[in-house]
Amino acid sequence: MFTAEDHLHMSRALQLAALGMRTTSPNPRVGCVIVNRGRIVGEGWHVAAGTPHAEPHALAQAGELARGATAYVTLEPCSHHGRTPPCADALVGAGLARVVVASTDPNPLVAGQGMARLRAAGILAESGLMEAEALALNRGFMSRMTRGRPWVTVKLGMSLDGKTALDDGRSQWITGPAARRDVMRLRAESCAILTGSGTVMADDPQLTVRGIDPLQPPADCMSPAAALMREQPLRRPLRAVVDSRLATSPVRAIYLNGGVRLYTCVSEGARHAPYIGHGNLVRVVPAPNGRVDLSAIVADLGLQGCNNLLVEAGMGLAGAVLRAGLLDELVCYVAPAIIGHQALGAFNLPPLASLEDKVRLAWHDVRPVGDDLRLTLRPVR
Ligand code: AOF
Ligand code: ZN
Repeated sequence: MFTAEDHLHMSRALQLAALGMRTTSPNPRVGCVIVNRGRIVGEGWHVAAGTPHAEPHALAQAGELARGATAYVTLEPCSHHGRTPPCADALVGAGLARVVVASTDPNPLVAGQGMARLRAAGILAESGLMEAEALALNRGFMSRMTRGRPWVTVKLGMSLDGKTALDDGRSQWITGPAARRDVMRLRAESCAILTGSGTVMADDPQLTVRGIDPLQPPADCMSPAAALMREQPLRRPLRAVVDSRLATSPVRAIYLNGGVRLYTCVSEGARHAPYIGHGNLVRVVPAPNGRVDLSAIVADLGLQGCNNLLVEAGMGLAGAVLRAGLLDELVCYVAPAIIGHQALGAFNLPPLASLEDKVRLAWHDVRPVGDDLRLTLRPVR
């Protein structure tokens, strides 16, 4: 039911959507292409929450040429009055003849109503073209909408022998500069970065995004989204620390930098005082069986609008994420170096009774990054 030409235009719309990779959060990444008699007459993508959606940008560029044309949109056009008016109405008003959508929008405010509204107005509205690509682009948004929690990526830097830190916990730097730059990109694509008390004490990290700019639109792009994009500041991911017993020093760099969400099981307010200030917040989470409830933390981050959570931590927190069944993807940078058996491994797990009990993952992507290898894996569920 979809032609080769349909695929071509939807790929372009997906490419435009991906320009929002570092800026749209908590909103999804969405692209739109309007085609009149085989010619692209309008392009748009969503740049940042609170600014126009993809469709109005493309419609503005197309003007009268939108009448009778086909719109390719990577996400079902919205039907609700949010920070902006419904895109489905804008497409109807502009007189589109056909609308092709990649994936429907699970947001309960939309959820099929966008498609229904287009059809009710007599527009030929179809969905499912390049759906897998569209879902992959918005895996975080889809996760938050359908599971109420972000997509959880655990990042590790390790030696060839699987060691992530010296026995005193220091882990800077096992991998090379190219891998570290790649981690900055991962951070820029994330809504929040979570670390643990061990890493805060051993490495004193800032977990900020440095040396990375928002993506830039192609120079020849005439969409009004391009002008908006060129003046977009870099979005700073939320930083969060799990410190169940408040064991970290409140004068570590991450707290002094400010804006941290500190999750703890300690409920006495007086003990929170040293951490508050610099815009930091303390959140008390339950500790069933004496262990901090990570599901409650990711659910809370979901409520904050977090689509993509990046966990950069040592074996304690990384092991806990794995045990809680929260891992969606593991990104592992492997350095061609050997550290030796006394160093620390990647995941703190209880001893296995048998190799049958090992945690199984599947390779998703493998590629060199500078002198290191980047391995991307997903759990086998
Ligand atoms: C679209 N096109 O480009 C985007 C959509 O607060 P608002 O008004 O920006 O609405 C955000 C919601 O709108 C978001 O949760 C998602 O369901 C939809 N995003 N929809 O038709 C777009 N970004
Ligand atoms: Zn919209």
